[in-house]
Amino acid sequence: MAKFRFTVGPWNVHEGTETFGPGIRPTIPFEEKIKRFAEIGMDGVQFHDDDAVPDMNNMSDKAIADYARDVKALLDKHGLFAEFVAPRLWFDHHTSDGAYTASRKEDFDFAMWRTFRSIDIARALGTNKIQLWLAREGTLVAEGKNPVEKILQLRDAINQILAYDPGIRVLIEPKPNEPVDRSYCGTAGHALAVGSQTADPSRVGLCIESAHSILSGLDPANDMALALAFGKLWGVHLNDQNGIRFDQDKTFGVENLRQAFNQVKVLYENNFGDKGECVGLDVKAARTQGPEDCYRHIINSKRIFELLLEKVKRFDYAFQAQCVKEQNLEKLEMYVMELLMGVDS
Ligand code: XUL
Ligand code: MN
Repeated sequence: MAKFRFTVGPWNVHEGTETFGPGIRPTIPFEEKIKRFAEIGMDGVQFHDDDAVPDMNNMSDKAIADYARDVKALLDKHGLFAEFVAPRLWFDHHTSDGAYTASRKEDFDFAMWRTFRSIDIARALGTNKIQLWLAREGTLVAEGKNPVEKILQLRDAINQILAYDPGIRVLIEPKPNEPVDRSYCGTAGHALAVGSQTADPSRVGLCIESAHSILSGLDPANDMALALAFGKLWGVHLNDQNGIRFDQDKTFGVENLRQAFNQVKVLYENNFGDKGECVGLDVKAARTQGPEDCYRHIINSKRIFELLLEKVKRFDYAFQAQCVKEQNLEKLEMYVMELLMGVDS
């Protein structure tokens, strides 16, 4: 079993801007974040395309790749690697009506341009993983798009990605809603289905985010299990989420410890990480935190993962098997609760 490798994105340390209030913390320079990530025990960094190359919309293709190579040098300096690059296809006015499912050709072309540049950036950073959070691939006005046509358009866009670089791998990160109220590819099952219909299903996998599964009313560990069963769990975004409400990106495990335990358990039992997969964190600093302590949620998420891993390693499989044999699952359940609560029986 390989050691778990942790990653996080620059967006996870942020000013605190949200729908109900402006930023309240000063902007931390990119290089400072990278340095701190290494100091707090991260192994790698997750990127949006414009986290790596902020002004990319106004740069030539060559200048974008050159800039990304300098970012790679910065990562090297701090002993970090790049996990993936995700095209940020939800900010620009061209993507207001979706990106791969945009209704206007010029908007779709913009989305593909950003995606091809994301692949160039990924290559310059030394990774072959492109992550797609399909933020606006759906509708706010249901009749505004033909859903069958748009789902096929999404598949065709992924085919173009696969054709652009024969070594690139695509990780779909499903989410059922936000910012759209109904996504075309909202769950692990949808993502597996879309991937299976592409030109090269062997190069399309999943990143399961805990909060996104919970937003779907589903169990994150079982979503991970579905992807693991078919060799498709290529990334995770661990965090936590209180109910089927707005996306919260809380510290891993703080809302539902047992649910978090079962995520660590399914990852550990299935040797997640042995093929280079990373334990990605997608956690946001709370608005209460001052600038001096705005990495705390990352440190805590990693710590909670590691403490739960110790519990997982102590899990008594013989006892579990005996309970199952007796069909005494309440006995098993109480054992799990005592394990989590630190009761040594
Ligand atoms: C959105 C989300 C994104 C992706 C990266 O909910 O999770 O941060 O993880 O694009
Ligand atoms: Mn995420």
